[in-house]
Amino acid sequence: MTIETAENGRFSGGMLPGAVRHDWTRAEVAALFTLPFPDLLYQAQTVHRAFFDPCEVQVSTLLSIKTGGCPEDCAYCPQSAKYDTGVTAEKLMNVDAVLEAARAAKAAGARRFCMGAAWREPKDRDLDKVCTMIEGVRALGLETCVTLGMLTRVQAQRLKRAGLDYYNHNLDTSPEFYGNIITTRTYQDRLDTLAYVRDAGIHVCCGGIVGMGESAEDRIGMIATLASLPVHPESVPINMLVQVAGTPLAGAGVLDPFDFVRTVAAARIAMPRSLVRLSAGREDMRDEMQALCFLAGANSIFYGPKLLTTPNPAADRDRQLMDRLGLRPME
Ligand code: SAM
Ligand code: DTB
Ligand code: SF4
Repeated sequence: MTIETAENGRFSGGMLPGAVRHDWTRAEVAALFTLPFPDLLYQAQTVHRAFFDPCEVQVSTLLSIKTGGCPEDCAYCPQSAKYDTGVTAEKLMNVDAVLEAARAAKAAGARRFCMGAAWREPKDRDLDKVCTMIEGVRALGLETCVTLGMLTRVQAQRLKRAGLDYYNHNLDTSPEFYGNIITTRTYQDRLDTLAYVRDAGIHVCCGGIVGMGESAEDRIGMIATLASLPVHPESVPINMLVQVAGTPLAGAGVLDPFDFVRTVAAARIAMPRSLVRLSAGREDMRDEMQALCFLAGANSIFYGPKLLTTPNPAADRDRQLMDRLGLRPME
C-alpha cells in the first residue's frame, strides 16, 4: 500500500500517519480544518487505521447518579439550578440502584459504565459513596468512569485507590470562548483538575461541545488545546450541543453538520491513539451523519436510551445502524 506523505501534500503540517505529537500549533490544526473535505477524511481514515480497527466501536453507557440542582452556570446545561429547564433536583442515588443499572448495561453489551453527577465538586462524604459504586461496578467486570466536577489532588488519589479507570472532565471549548459559556469556574480550574487526575494515574476523558455559537477559530483552539496536553486524553468526547429549552443556549444557531464532522476528523488526526467519542447529539442526527462521523474517525458512542437527562438513540436503533455499517462493539 502506498501511504501518501507530507511530501506530496496529502498530509498537512508534516503529519505522518502514526506520529503522536503534543506540539500542535493552532496554524497546523487550522490547516486541517480548512482541507478539502475529501482530503480531510482521507487523512483521518489513514490515521484511524494506523491505530484502530475502523470497524470497531467502543460502547459506553451513561447514568446520572445525581441529577439537577447544580450551582454552576454552564450555559448549555439543563442541570444548572440557574435555569428553568424542568429538570428536578434529586439526591445522590443509592449504591444498590446504581449497581442494578450497571448490571443491565452490561447485559445490553456496554463495556464501560459512566456515572455523572451534577456537582460543582464532590463533598468528601459523597465521594466515599461514589467510591463504593466504583468498586461495585468494577466487580461486575465493567470499566468505570465518573464525572463529578472539579477535584482536589487528594480526591483524585482517593478515586484511583477505589479502582477508577476514567475521569471525564471536559474543556468544553477554546480558552477564548469559555467565558461566554461559564463564569462560575475558570479554564485553569479545569486544567488543574485534569492534571490531578492524570497525576493520580487515572485515564483522562476530556473533550468539548460544538454548536454553541462558537467560531471556527474556537473549534480549532479547542482541538489544539486538547492535543497539546502533556498526555493526550485517552477518550475525547465530541458533543453536539443538545439545545434544551430554558438554557441560555436554547435557540443558538444551528451549525453546519460538516463543521461537526470536521471537528471529529481533526480530533482523530491530532490525537491518533485516543478513542474519539461521538457523544451527545446523536438522537437528532440522521444515520448518514453518524456514518460520516465514523468515517471521520469517531470510534466510541454512548449506548442506551438516555444520556444524563436528554434522550439518546434507543439501543435497537444503534444495533441496526451498527449492523448496516458492519461495525462491531470493541471488546
Ligand atoms: N457536573 C460535572 C461537570 O460539569 O464536570 C459533570 C457532568 S456535566 C453534565 C458533563 C459534560 O456534559 C459537560 O462538561 C458538557 O461537556 C456535557 N454537556 C452537558 N450538557 C450538554 C448539552 N446540553 N449538550 C451537549 N453536551 C452537554
Ligand atoms: C460528555 O462529554 N458527554 C456526556 C458525558 N460526557 C457525561 C454528557 C452529555 C450530556 C448531555 C445533556 C444531558 O443529557 O443532560
Ligand atoms: Fe453543573 Fe456540570 Fe451542568 Fe455545569 S455541566 S451546570 S457543572 S452539571
